[in-house]
Parts: sequence; C-alpha cells; structure tokens
Amino acid sequence: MTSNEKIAARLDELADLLEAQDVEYKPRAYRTAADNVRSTPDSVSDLVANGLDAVREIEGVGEAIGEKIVEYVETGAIEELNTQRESLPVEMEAVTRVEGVGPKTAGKLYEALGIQTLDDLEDAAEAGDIQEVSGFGAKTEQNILGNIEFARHAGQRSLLGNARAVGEEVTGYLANHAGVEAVKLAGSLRRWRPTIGDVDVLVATEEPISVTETVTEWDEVTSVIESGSTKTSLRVSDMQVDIRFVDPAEFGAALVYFTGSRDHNIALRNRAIDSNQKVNEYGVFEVTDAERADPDTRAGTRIAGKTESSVYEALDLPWIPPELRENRGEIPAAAAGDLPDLVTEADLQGDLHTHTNWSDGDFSIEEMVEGAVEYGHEYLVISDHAEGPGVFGDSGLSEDDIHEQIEAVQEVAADTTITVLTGIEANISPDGTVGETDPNVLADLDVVIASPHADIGDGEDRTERLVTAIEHPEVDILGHPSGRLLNQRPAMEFDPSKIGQAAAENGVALEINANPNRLDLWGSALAAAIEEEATIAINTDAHDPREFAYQRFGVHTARRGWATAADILNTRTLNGLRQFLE
Ligand code: DGT
Ligand code: CA
Ligand code: CA
Ligand code: ZN
Repeated sequence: MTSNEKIAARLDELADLLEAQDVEYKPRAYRTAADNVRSTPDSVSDLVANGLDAVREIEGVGEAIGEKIVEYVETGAIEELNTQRESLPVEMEAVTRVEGVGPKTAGKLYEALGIQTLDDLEDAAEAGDIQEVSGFGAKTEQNILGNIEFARHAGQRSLLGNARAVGEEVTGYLANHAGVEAVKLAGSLRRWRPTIGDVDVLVATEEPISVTETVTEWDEVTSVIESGSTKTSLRVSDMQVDIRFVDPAEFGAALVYFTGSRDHNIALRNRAIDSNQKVNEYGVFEVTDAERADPDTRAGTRIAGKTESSVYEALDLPWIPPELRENRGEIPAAAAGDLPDLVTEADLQGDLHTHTNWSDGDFSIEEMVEGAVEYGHEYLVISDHAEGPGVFGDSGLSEDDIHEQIEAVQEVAADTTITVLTGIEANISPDGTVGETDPNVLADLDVVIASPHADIGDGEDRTERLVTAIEHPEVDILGHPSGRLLNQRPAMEFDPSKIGQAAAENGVALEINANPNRLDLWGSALAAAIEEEATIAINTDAHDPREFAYQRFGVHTARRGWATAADILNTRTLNGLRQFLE
C-alpha cells in the first residue's frame, strides 16, 4: 500500500526537478496535483485499483499525471522521475531545505559548481565559490551558509499535523481490536508539541501477543522495527510508531510516564521522594527506605496506577493537562490549586484570518463562507493580501481592489447566516512599516492584520520591528509574529514579553497561526505574552475551506501557552469582538 503522502512527495520531487531545468507550467501542475493527493480523504492506492478514471477524479489530476500515479502505485517507480533524476543528480529535498535555495537555484548551482548535496553546498559556500556564480552575491552566500545548519536538523522531526494523522489512524485501528481495553496516544503527540520525533501509543491489554500480531499485519505498516509482548515499533507513513502494551491495572501510571515530558516526570518523581512515595511507569507506591532500594520496581505498597487521575491524586495533585507537562511551573501551580482553566476547541466562535482567490487562495468568498458555516463558525474575517513589498508579487489587492472586495464581501454577508467581516493582511517591512496601503483605506476595513513574510530568520533581534507594526494605529492583529516555517525557516528573534506588552497597550491581538507549518506563536512565547496581558487570536490562515480544521492545532498550541478562553479574542461573542476592534 502506497500512502498518499508518498505519492505526493514523488510528484513534488518531479516538480522541483522540472523547475530546476526551467521547464514552464508543468511544475505548478505537479505541485497542485501533489497538494490534492495529500488532502484527498480517499486512499489514492485504492483509486488506482479502480483504474485511471477513478484517479482522474482527484482535482488537478489529468491523464498524464494520473498515469504517473498509477505507474508509481503499481511498480514503485516513475520512469520520467528516474530520467529527471539522472539529468539533474541533485539531492533536491535536502538542498532545497536550505532557506533561500529553491529548485531553480539548486539547478544553477549544479550547472555552475556541480553541487549535489548539502555537504557540497556547505563546502562551496565556505570556499567562497558561490558568490562567483553569476546572479549570486556575497550576502546570498552568507545567508546560505547561515541556514545550512538549520536545514541539516530540519526534517528529522515530523510536523504535528502529519504525526497526528498517523497517530489517530493507529489508535483508531487498535481500538477496534478485541483484546484492547484502552488505547491512547502518549509522548510529545499527546502534549501537542509543534514537531514530533516519534509517535507513542499505549495499549491496555492482557493479550499483547495477539494485539502485536494484528498490528504488524496491518497494511499501513511499511516495516516492523521490533516486535514483542511489551513493545512493538513500526514504520507507518515514514514515521516511527512505538506501541507499548501494559497491564490495565497499571495503564494510568504508564500513561503519565510515557506522556512525559521527561522533565515533568523527574519533577513528579522528586515530589514523591519527599513524601516517602515512589512513582514510576508501574504505579505510585508507599515505600520504606529498604523498599525504595529494592531492585523490584513494584516493591512497596501500591496506592495508585489504574488511572492518570489516581496517580496525580496520590501525589496530592489535581490531574494536569498534557499540554502543560513541560516542567514550566505546572506542578507548583497544581499543588497551589492555580492551574489555568485552559481554552477548548468548543470555546472558539470564528476565524479572523482567511484568504480567497482575490489573492493567493484557491476558493471564492462564497466558498470560504460556506465552509465556515459548515464548520460551525459564528463569524469569519476575509483577509486577503494587500499589494506592496513582500512576497506575493502581483497577487495582492490594490486600494481599488480593496474597495471592490469590501462590496463583494458585504454582498455575500447579506446572504448568509453568519457574520462576515472585511479585512486585509499587510506585510511588515524590515523597519516595521505596515504595507503601502493608505491608512484611510485601511480604516474602511473591519480587521487589519500585519504579518512578516520576509527578512526572517537571520538571527537579528527584531523586537523593534514588531513593536513598530503593533503601534500602527490601524493594525488589529499581529499575524504569525515570528514568521517561522517549521523545518524550513527559523523564527525571527524577538522578546515575547515586550511584544506582549506592546500588544496589550495598543489593543492589538497576537496571532497563533494554526497552520501546522507555522504554529506561530507557540507555548513559551505565548505564556510570556499572556503574562503581559496580551490578547491572543487563534487563526487558521485558511486558503481552502478544508483548512478551517487546522483550528484544533491552534487551540492546543494556546493550551501549551497556558491560555484560558478569556485570553483568546475569537472566543468572544460578535459584540465582544467588535468592541475589541473599535
Ligand atoms: P519526541 O518523540 O522526541 O517528540 O518526544 P517524546 O516526549 O515523545 O519522547 P520519547 O518518544 O523519547 O519518549 C516518550 C516519553 O517517555 C517521554 O516524553 C517521557 C518518557 N521517557 C522516555 N525516556 C525517559 C527517561 O529516560 N526518563 C524519564 N523520566 N522519562 C522518559
Ligand atoms: Ca515520541
Ligand atoms: Ca518513543
Ligand atoms: Zn495569511
């Protein structure tokens, strides 16, 4: 069984190789097809089994691309891809992971210097060879060199969005098996970290052998790394999945242990020592000194273990939500009864940052609004890109376009059950200037988002840049404040307390961009900003109605920042929102 992700990765690779060789149109077609293969709910392998016509039902997949998908699923290779790999033998995926090196640059550097790998790229940059190539300068070379280290680590961890899909597929599959009494995700995935090393799954069962047999035979499994009666490790969709089998009577203790974080566990263990207890993956035990020294991990008198709550209760603590378990003060807060009442998905009333085909989205205003109605939102902001410096070329809206779009939005708004607000997303320049649009035009919009799209990740402190943008009188929301792209581009440096303070003073909300490629802001930065009483907006930046579902990643990221519903702008009623925007 070939996963959709694998098929999409091959189409993307083909797009890169063609683009690097200056082929026109085709790269875009392959990328669109790859995106649609990724997001289709069907298994594309199953479609292949039903023939080419079934594959061509996928949007953006015509005969030529459909045939390549069929070829790949049936033979495991694409002849055209192999040909292109031979004519341009560059490790495209690795080399283009370096910020500032796209497929075209990689193609040029191969032609000029024979660069095939990240190591080649680093050697050439260090030797000063790149700045000698026409079209490249010393600054570009310096940037490439600075970004290689980041690129080496990027890709070693998976995005939360992808890992969640894999983890939930695994738990869904296991839950249907007879011997399984309970199954839960653990590890960083349960804590909703932005990136995930491996997927940890915990199964309560008295029949581990039979469960192992079923899961290793599952057709989503690409390889079995190890298998046994306590632990089985598998590969599913290019991710490692560790499944641990535990006695149902010890499930809660195991869940605490394998949810981590490691630092949270250590802090719990130390707390137990202080009160003649011992906590480990098997339970909480009352112990004498002799029993504590006993190599039998279950020595002592068991006082908890079946449920997580029982484990925390034995340690005289309330249950602690997994997102907080990073040893950033959650244990003292729990002990003092000061844990925050964290925001939940159900608290959210709408989305304040979305795009349409008026700029770089693929869907009309009507389609986005219809998607928001289906999703259950009460209100929606349409916020396409404004023209001006930044990365969006000529796709941004001019002042005339903005006035035209306001009318178009109002027309759709008049004809739907939810409230649709007008908005714009303007780019923040290196000096903090917000776009080029006349402030009087901005004043005609309900919501103005200012976000950085370039000059990011060069290691320079950009606090002043962001504070300047926050102080702009028309700005309502600071969008994806750090500009990071997980595994692709590091965050810009800034002081989150200062940003939080400026945001609170100026009545500007700081965004959690819920797109799994961004998750920006994130836990620790959010906590610092909320400490300064900044208001937070959880936005998906959806370019497609299906992306409204990214909201859950934003909510759990907010929880990692200790956010309550009161801290979040879009938990408010429409009136509350309007008050904030005034
Ligand atoms: P990851 O996979 O790198 O995204 O992060 P985690 O947190 O999922 O780490 P992982 O998969 O190595 O282990 C899962 C959990 O098991 C971890 O969060 C805490 C627990 N654990 C693993 N090794 C240790 C250890 O040496 N000491 C303690 N106290 N806990 C551990
Ligand atoms: Ca893990
Ligand atoms: Ca693991
Ligand atoms: Zn946007």
